[in-house]
Amino acid sequence: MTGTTLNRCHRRARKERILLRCYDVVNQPGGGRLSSQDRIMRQIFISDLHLDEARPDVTREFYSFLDTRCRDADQLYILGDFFEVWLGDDDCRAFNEQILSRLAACPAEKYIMHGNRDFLIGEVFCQKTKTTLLTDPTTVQLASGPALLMHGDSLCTRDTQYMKLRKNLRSLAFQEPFLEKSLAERATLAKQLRGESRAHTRETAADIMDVTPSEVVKVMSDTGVDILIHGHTHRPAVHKVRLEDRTGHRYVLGDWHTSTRYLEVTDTQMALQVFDFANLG
Ligand SMILES: [Mn+2]
Repeated sequence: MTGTTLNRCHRRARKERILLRCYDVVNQPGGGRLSSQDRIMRQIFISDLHLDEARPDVTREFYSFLDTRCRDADQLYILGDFFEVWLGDDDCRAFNEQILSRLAACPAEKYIMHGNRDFLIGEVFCQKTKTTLLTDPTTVQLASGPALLMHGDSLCTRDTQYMKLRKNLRSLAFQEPFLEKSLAERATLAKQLRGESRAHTRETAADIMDVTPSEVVKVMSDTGVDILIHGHTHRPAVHKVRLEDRTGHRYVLGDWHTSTRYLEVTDTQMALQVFDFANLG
């Protein structure tokens, strides 16, 4: 069995375990609702923290989030761009290691998906943080039904230049030689790519940088879900999506530039939350 096939099998097995676990919780006697004696399941979804040594305030807010709002969560899903840049699991600088150990200490079941900034997060990261890597997309079970999770960049199909770059960056042909390079060389290349990405963002119309509505309908129809949760666009909102025979909802997670933003899902509610960063001077 090749490494890739093996990884795929592992990923599938892991995905099935996640689904089973969620079904176990949701499929209680009483029509798929937990009885009032049972503790309500709490799932938290975040993305686009862009953790960066240059923004200690964001890291501080993330630690505070883990200690407070996330403290009694059953599951924490990080849907990409957790880091501003991830050069590889061998980048063990103190900044990274501290984040990894704080995440590891979070008692919730933890899941992470690659974003366009941190797609080199790998097995070592997952072992150190006791986190499961999710493929993009992945379907999970919420109390209200199945939800499709994505980072969101693959929905921006009108940005053909980016889609081409994405295909290249996600290929082994790029990643294997990249990970062979020294950390200093990787850092230089990543900085160059980010510079090019910023120039591209400036020059590209806002609607092209957003998700393609027909692509949203396609992924939701293909997977038969009523709920799509993604980040990437930094445009937090809940959108109604008209599907062929029903109305779905698209939850867009926000970035952590100036506020703590997350989606909280319990048995009884599903809400985007926002709290301005504490002004700690
Ligand atoms: Mn992104």
